[in-house]
Amino acid sequence: MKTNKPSDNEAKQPDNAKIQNLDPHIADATGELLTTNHGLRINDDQNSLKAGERGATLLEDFILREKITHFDHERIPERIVHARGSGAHGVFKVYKPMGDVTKAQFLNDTSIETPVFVRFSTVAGSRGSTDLARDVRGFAVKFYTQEGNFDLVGNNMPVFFIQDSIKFPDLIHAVKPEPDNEMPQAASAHDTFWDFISIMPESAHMVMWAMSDRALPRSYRMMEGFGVHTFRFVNAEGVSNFVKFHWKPLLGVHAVAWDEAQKISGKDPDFHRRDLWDAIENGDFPEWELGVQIVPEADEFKYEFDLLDPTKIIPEELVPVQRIGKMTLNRNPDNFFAETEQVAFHVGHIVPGIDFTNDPLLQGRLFSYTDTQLLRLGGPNFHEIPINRPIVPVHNNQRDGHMRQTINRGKTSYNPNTLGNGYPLQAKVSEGGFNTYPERIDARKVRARSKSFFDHFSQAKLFFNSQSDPEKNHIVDALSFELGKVTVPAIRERMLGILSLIDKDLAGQVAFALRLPVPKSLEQPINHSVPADGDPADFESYIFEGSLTSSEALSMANTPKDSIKTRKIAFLAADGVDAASLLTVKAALEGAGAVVEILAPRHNYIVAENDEKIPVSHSLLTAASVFYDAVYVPGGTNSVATIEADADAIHFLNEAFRHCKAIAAHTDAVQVLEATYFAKKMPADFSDKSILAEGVIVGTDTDGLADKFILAIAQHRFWEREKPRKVPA
Ligand code: HDD
Repeated sequence: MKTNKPSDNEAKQPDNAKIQNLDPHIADATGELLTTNHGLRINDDQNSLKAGERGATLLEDFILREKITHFDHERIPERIVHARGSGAHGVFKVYKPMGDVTKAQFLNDTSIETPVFVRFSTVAGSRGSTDLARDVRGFAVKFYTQEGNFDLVGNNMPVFFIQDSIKFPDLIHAVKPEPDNEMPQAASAHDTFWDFISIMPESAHMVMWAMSDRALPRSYRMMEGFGVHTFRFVNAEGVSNFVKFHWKPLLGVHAVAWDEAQKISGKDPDFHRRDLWDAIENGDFPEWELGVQIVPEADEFKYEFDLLDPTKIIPEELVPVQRIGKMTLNRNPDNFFAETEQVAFHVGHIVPGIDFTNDPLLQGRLFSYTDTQLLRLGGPNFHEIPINRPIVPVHNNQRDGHMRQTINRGKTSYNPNTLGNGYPLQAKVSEGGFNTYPERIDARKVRARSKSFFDHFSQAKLFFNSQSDPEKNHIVDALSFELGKVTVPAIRERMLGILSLIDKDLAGQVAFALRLPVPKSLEQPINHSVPADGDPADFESYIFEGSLTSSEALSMANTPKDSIKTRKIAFLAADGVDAASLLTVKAALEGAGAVVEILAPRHNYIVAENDEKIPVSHSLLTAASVFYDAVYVPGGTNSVATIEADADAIHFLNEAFRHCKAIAAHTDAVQVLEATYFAKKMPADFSDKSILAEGVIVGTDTDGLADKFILAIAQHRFWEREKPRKVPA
């Protein structure tokens, strides 16, 4: 299949062992003739074979039949969860050998760049749904190591809704569109989801995360990732430590506003996909550090929570996150279907040095992932699909099945054998053979949940208490929105009861928005996770106050805010713009790593005061403020007059203000700001002051306009603006 033509990616996007491993499967038709799937050259691809020019099409037309048959079969079942996703290639490198805790080679050899393929996703929506749904984001990483594939199949939130995998189908049935009318798409704001949540107290902690701004990332490049479960590291001496995995984005963790998310969903449902693609195309390669929290086996019972409970984090104050390596995504896929759609992740893909724990959510996942690929990818040979192949050789006695690609030579496909000289041989541990950690087990077979899992509230409280005021307000708004979409009053009331166990003030504010009475303090939430013969009293949550009241790492307000790299800044300009006031600020922002786009009433270009032709990225028709992180209005008499009179431009600025973004104007363009709604509501005198409201800047280059603007953009958002009033935009 290989045609030895360089792919579009090759020029600027780096090669690695996995890219080379994909190479023989790349097809490129540039300069080639059209053929059937069997290599026959096609002479007429425009007309089917007919009985006469105006006659019926003949069954004999094998070219038509082949083409239509293939087309009819082009779709495969979408993933039941995480159907909507975007992928990228990259590399991972460990900073220092981690041999004291794990023998995994890729975490020890600092000279190795391990190829990775990452797929980010939403959970609830279909494959064609919007990127900006309020949802958890999948963060799945396939490491193609020298010891086989290791998949870290995580999310952008460190906990989960349920404690036992047997509840997963229920959770997903509840959140997916309702079965009678298949509504709503990619949204949890409906009866069945909140019905389920309101009687599953174990979900309280995860619900706080899902209602926070973490569910509305600004970019996949600006999200944390988490392995969620406690895993095991095992070193060469066989000593095991518990480990939690983290991904820390170097660009910081940032979110958009809910109003903005909804608007983006209409204007560009591919917003996150485009953002990731464009960043990689521009050479702005996204980076994350891999972090680990290590807990010695001896400390298994040291904490107030159970390490095996996936609804709990290990607060970073208790066990710091050590940053042990860096992942860089540096190459876009060549083909979405072949790579991003067909990639098959599995939490069960591990390498020597990494092992599982008995987390009951993880245990069920160990079954689910291979099973789902059998249906989705059509049979047991999905590991042979190029993107899923390891970069090391595969030898075993598995044979045949649908779409088998490998041509296994020889007579033996069994072990032990003598006819094939015993090959393939089992690998000794010293040769990299995997041996399971010999955890001691002495137990009865029971269907039960450990009592140590019954604290459902302490970490929900910890999360809420750790948020900044604007973040808390956003959680109140999110719950008011979601429960406002619920049509059954009893569900809303039950949820208020749950919220009252997390924070009285939170429950009170949501109750106010729903115009319901503030719930009385619940003794016990209703819990339907009780077996038929179980006594509900045995399943009571203990309403626990954890000893830690707040944790800095849980608030996005504490994320690094020192860079404007890759941020998108809109310049609103028209004919007659003062080229200097546009180009100097543009150069300063680009110098700091931002991406500047010039928007004008009409497409293509504008003519500056000095007759210079300046290219335009978008007209105001195809752009929108929600696609940008900040906006600037340069000077120039005619340009300023045109922008001031343009309703779309004024709407753009009002909306940017509403979404708390940095706004700047050249002193000569101050009348544009004066035409906005927010200026009318602000007492400041625009012509005198250089900083009017937080993040609204007016000035000239001589008084440091560009520098002040850069500092403001790095702040990401001025959420405090939401407090006094919302701008109607
Ligand atoms: Fe899952 C996909 C993450 C619990 C069953 N899961 C899937 C993906 C991610 C996660 C990121 C998309 C992978 C991709 O991009 O292809 N899942 C999680 C996390 C969980 C979790 C972080 C909890 C900590 N999942 C979970 C449970 C089950 C599943 C408890 C079932 C018992 N997940 C699946 C699945 C999917 C999947 C049905 C759908 C498509 C796929 O696997 O390949 O097997």
